[in-house]
Amino acid sequence: MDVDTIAAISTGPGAGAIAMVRISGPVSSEILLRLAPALEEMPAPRTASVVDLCEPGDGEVIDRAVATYYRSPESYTGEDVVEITCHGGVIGPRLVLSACLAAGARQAEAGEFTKRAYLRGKLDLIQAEAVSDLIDARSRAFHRAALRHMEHGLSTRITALRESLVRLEALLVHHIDFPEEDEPPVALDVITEEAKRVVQELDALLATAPEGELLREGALTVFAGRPNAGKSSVFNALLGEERAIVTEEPGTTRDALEETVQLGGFPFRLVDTAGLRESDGRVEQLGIEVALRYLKGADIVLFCIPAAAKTSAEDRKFLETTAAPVVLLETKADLAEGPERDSTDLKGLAGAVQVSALSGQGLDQIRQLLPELAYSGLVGGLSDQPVLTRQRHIRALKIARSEVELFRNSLEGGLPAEIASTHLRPAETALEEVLGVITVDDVLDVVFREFCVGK
Ligand SMILES: Nc1nc2c(ncn2[C@@H]2O[C@H](COP(=O)(O)OP(=O)(O)OP(=O)(O)O)[C@@H](O)[C@H]2O)c(=O)[nH]1
Ligand SMILES: [Mg+2]
Repeated sequence: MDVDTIAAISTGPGAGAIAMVRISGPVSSEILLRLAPALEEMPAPRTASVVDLCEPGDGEVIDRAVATYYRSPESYTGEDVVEITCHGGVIGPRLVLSACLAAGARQAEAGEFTKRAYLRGKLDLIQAEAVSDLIDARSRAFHRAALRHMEHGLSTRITALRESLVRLEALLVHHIDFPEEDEPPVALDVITEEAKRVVQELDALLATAPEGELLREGALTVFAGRPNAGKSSVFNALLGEERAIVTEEPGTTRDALEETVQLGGFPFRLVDTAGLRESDGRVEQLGIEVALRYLKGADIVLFCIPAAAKTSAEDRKFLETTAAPVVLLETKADLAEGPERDSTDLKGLAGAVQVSALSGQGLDQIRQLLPELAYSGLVGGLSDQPVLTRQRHIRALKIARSEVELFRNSLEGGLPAEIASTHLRPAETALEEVLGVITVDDVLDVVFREFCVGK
């Protein structure tokens, strides 16, 4: 285990009222005493002390700051920790950090504080990842999911599943040990029923994965439609800013523009694209190709047609390029006399909204409809499942699920219990890897690489 003492600026860069420099490791307290010569002894743990910080060499005062000492093991990392809250800005926090380094600390690597917390058993691996997710969260819903993981929501479920597997193994050993008895101590169907229950629980967790993964990046929501339909205008209205250029000239938008927004607390990547039409213009054509690529990858398509216009065969042809649910936006509703078109001539629509970027009509309806479409399982917080948001977790739970299913099928298919049981261990291993009970170094590298320095 690491025995050196690390230090880093834990607050974000740039100007801020205050900043925090964190020190963790065996000589944390000595470093504070060197930096704050007026302190005769270490302050009591978990109390804030105002201190004058000085350069360890020449004693020049750097800042007046607040220091808090956390004694091992009652700290974030489990080691002795000192947190120095100093004035923010570009220079001050760096001076404090350099003083810590001069007094014997080493600059911390990205995620090293949390990695130490994990290695000392203060957090499991799911919680450590959740710390990074909390910091990266761009939407209330993703933040909530991460917080849930921090609070052990997912770990508790996976730990319980792992215990069920261990119990299954024990039952089976019992069964194998008494083969000659007429009445085996544990009937096989009790074991297969329990295995079925474990598979069902894994399925319930895995069912949250598609929406959980969307939560991380945001649902790719693509505005498409013929030129001049008013796509950029609705895009701007939803963003609440004039992000895209709007003109009365068809073919205004060329490059795709992407912005992330929260609607109802859920993340969306809104993309405005070039109007779709047959075009000879080289730049416009390239823009249309980009639009078609976005249509292919979209999670939701917002297909824009002016409310007063008719749908064309061309519209239908472009719509065939996407497999995503399509919402028809009948734009410029303020200009239309009333619904002139039977919107059923577009097949399989996920919804239709009459919208006017000018009057604001229909915008709230879009804001409500999109979360219901992209996150139906999570809207309203009805599900009490923790949400799977990480590929690492999803992959492992899929392995566990398929192994337990193979175990059950083998038993039901009449294979000897010894053979069936070989599927239990890999399932347990998969769950243990998610929790970080057993880890491979590369997994740790991948997990902690995505952290910022100071966390
Ligand atoms: N009356 C009215 N005019 C609108 C509305 N939305 C857009 N317009 C006008 O329609 C024209 C085209 O709007 P854009 O938002 O640029 O349309 P677009 O679909 O992005 O067009 P391209 O980028 O060329 O494909 C502009 O002159 C807008 O002012 C609306 O809700 N009501
Ligand atoms: Mg446009």
